[in-house]
This record gives sequence, structure tokens and C-alpha cells, in this order.
Amino acid sequence: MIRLAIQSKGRLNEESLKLLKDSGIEVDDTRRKFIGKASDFPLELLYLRDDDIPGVVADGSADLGVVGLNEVAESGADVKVIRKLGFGRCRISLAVPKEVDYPGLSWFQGRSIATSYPSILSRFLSEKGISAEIREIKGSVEIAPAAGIADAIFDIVSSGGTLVSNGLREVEPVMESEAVLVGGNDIPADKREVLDSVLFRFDSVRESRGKKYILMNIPTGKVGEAMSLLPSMRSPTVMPLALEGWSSIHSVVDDSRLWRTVESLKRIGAEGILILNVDKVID
Ligand code: PRT
Ligand code: ZN
Repeated sequence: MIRLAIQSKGRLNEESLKLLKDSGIEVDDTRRKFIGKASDFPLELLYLRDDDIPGVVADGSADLGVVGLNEVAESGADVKVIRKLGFGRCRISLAVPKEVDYPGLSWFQGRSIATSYPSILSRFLSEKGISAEIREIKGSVEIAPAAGIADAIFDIVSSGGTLVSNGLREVEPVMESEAVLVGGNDIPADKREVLDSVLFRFDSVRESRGKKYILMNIPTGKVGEAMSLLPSMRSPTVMPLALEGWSSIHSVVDDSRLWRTVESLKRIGAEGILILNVDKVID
């Protein structure tokens, strides 16, 4: 039995549960409980506040955790990042009132900065040789300058909308973050097999995200050209159609290049193009 800590509510909760579900690990999700058990997999879920996750993994109360890299860095807990999970992407940045004529980091010298991430900030400032006063506040950091609590802020930014609506401007992105899977430094041998299975499933789900399965009919004389447009995992599958002179091609394409690829294929005579979601990819 392996124990995984995830956020009980908040931004990473839903995606963490979805990752488990897509990995075939179904958990009774009545979030009121502190612990949930997977029905068909030797895994127990611990629902916690994100701030507590690195610590419980470091002390062995949980074997694994899903948490933002920013929380791992802030906690200083002795855990290992096993995988980046590709969701909950954001950055932590310094932001100043928009009317400031910002000359560079020296602006922060002797000023005050409000943040919920004092450790990351103080490390950054000392690396850069800036001495500033760090004012730790737990929530609504973005209102600190307007409220006269601090000259600037150091906070999570995703779309940037919160900064704009509070009259602030991002001036120094300090750290990129996303949800990560963390583990203790030595996973006991008897849990190794379950951990490997969790990683194998997570990797297959991750690999399938952002990919589409595409199939089409094409004049056989155009197959070579179509294949050059379709770099597949190994090579596209080509099959003859019952109709003389026509073939069918199947392949997997990254979402990011899907429309460009489809347009090029249509130009060379592809017909009956079908695009399907990819559920899992096992290499
Ligand atoms: O209750 P608990 O302690 O568990 O949760 P929490 O309130 O501390 O954290 P939560 O749920 O807000 O965020 C959990 C994690 O999600 C963070 O630690 C980050 O790793 C990640 N994440 C990703 C974000 C954002 N994107 C994000 N945009 N966390 C917070 N925000 C905030 C940001 O601070 C801003 O105030 O959302 C606001 C909107 O951002 P914009 O730039 O899109 O306007
Ligand atoms: Zn938190």
C-alpha cells in the first residue's frame, strides 16, 4: 500500500484526481474525509492543504505527494521531485505599481515587498545582493501596495489578470512552477513496485495529452508526400482501400500542429479525415 497526499481543495485538487482517474486509480471522492482508498489499486489518498504536503512526504507520513513546485521550494522540505505533471502552471514574480518607472532590480533596494513566499524571495534577493524588507502575508497579497502595506509584491502569476486589475505590473519573473509528484528520498523496497506502476500509468496519461489520432483516405500516389507531413511515433500505418488507387493512413499528431497538418493533407488530396482523442500512449 502506497500513500499519496493531494490538495484537499483548491486549484490542484481536480487535476490531481483526474490524473488518478485517467490512470485507472478510482478513489471514493468525498473530500470530507481525510483519507480515501482506491478501489482497485493499493493506494491510499491523504487530502491536505498544499502547504502541508512537502512536510508529510519528507517525514514519511505519505510516500508521495502532488503539489506545486513553488510550495516545495518554499517549504525547503527534503523531498525529491519525481515527475513534472504538466498542470497548475504558473510563475512567481515581483510586481510593482504600474506607474513606477522601473529601472531594474536595484529599485527594490530598501523597499518593502509583500508575499506568501518569504523563503523563495529572500533566497532570490540575497543571490542578487538586494536588501529589502519582506512582509509575509497569507492571502490577497495583490492588494498590499494599494493598502499601503508594502511597496511591491512577490506572488503567483498565471494570466496576469489579477495584477492588472490591481494596478500592478510584473517586472521580474523569478521562478516557473507546475504541479509535481514528490517522494521521500528512499522509498522502501516493498513499495517500489507500486510506485513503478503509478509512474508507468502517470507517464502514459501524460504522453497521451495533447495528442490526436488522425486517419484519412488518400490517392495511393500521394502516400509518400502525406507521410512526410505526418511524423508519427514510429511510422504512420498505411493500408490499401478496397477502391483501386486509394489508401488509408493512420497516425498520431501533436495538438499544436494538428490544424496545419490537416490543411496540408487536404491540399494534397486527403479525404474523409477523422480526428480522434488519444486515451493512453504506452511506449
Ligand atoms: O487551501 P490550500 O492551502 O491547499 O490552497 P492555497 O490557497 O494555498 O493554493 P491554491 O489552491 O490557490 O493554489 C494551489 C497551487 O496552484 C499553487 O501553489 C500554484 O502552484 C498553483 N497555481 C497555478 C496557482 C495559480 N496557477 C494562480 N493563478 N496558484 C494561485 N494562483 C492565484 C494567483 O496568486 C492570483 O492571485 O490566482 C490568482 C489569479 O491569477 P492570474 O494571474 O491568472 O490573474
Ligand atoms: Zn496553501
